[in-house]
Amino acid sequence: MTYEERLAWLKESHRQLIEKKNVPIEGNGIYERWENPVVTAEHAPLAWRYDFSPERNPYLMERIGVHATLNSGAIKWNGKYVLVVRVEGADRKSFFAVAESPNGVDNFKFWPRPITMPEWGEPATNVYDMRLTAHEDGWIYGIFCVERKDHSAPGDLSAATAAAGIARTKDLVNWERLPDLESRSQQRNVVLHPEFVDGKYALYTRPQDGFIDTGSGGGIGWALVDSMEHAVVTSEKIINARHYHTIMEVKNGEGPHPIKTPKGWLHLAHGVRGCASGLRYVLYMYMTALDDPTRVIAQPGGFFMAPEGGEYIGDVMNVLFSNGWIADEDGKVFIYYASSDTRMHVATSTIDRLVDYCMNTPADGLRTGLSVETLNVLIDRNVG
Ligand code: BGC
Ligand code: BMA
Repeated sequence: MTYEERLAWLKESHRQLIEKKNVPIEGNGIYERWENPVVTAEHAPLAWRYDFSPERNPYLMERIGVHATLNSGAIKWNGKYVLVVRVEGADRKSFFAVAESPNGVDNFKFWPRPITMPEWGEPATNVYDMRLTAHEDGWIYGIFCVERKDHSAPGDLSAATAAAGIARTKDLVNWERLPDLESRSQQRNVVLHPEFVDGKYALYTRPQDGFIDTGSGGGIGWALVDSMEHAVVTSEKIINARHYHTIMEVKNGEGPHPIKTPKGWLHLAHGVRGCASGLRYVLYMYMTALDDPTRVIAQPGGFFMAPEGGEYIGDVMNVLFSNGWIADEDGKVFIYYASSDTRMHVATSTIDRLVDYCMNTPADGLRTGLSVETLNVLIDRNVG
């Protein structure tokens, strides 16, 4: 191909990918997965990847590789479905970039530039997994993981620390960086609750002993802080614990902030177990009381969504992860999830169906005998 032919081909393929119509797939009745991934590395603008000067780039080669688009925060913004995508380059560094769609299921297009996130403290080696919260104080907050080298372990090249970075914005373009969350332990998966509780900001936390190891940090925590401009966790209580031989034996973490429904707060989270092939990440749900968001009132047993088909394959296999969903006024819910740390997908449902799922799916009895008992109750009803 000549330079001109190649340029036309690049632009046309990119346009076709972005405009590709998506369709829902009938499934288990709880949600519908949509056929095509909604944001992939190939969705990244060509202007981020190619130098379009025939002098500087006579072969029209890719100069900057985009490797994956994953774990995205989500928000309805000026009538558009907006994702703050974790974009990962070929260099393994991730950054945030906004992609928006008119309908939430296809035609996701990146804004012209990635987010330039101001630094706080020691410049981060990496940032990822932003949770967006339009708080009742009027700001949109983004809380994300900030990874830095662990200088206390000079001999270990992989030693790192994880902290919760905090920033806020009114337009998703200009971000004011606030100090990282101050906490006794390392933190990943920190999420801001959208309402004040007892006049304070409320955070879902995930205390952990080390960078990877959650150790004695028993699950999803809850902490009230006086200010987001200097957020300090003084006490933390575990509201959703891990258990032996469940989908969250090794780790769990809050997904996006919970959705308020007439029956309680609807939560989406991830659970992790270890197996011979590594860590397996699945999504699960639970609900907490409206008058006390720390009190669990329903928790269906097992996973809500786990990898299927091609979702198993990617940079980090066997992973579904979600840190973004959007609830529309009419009760429709768009669940944005990444598969295997590689691409973004959407599944849709409604508040009513998700509440029904939480309230009427049997809980995990934590041993096989109870699983069979629960199964027999259903069979008796059906078969008599
Ligand atoms: C990766 C994350 C991962 C974390 C813990 C980080 O370096 O970027 O995707 O969740 O390590 O394994
Ligand atoms: C982490 C998460 C995600 C990632 C997952 C699997 O702990 O915070 O960034 O999707 O591991 O690699």
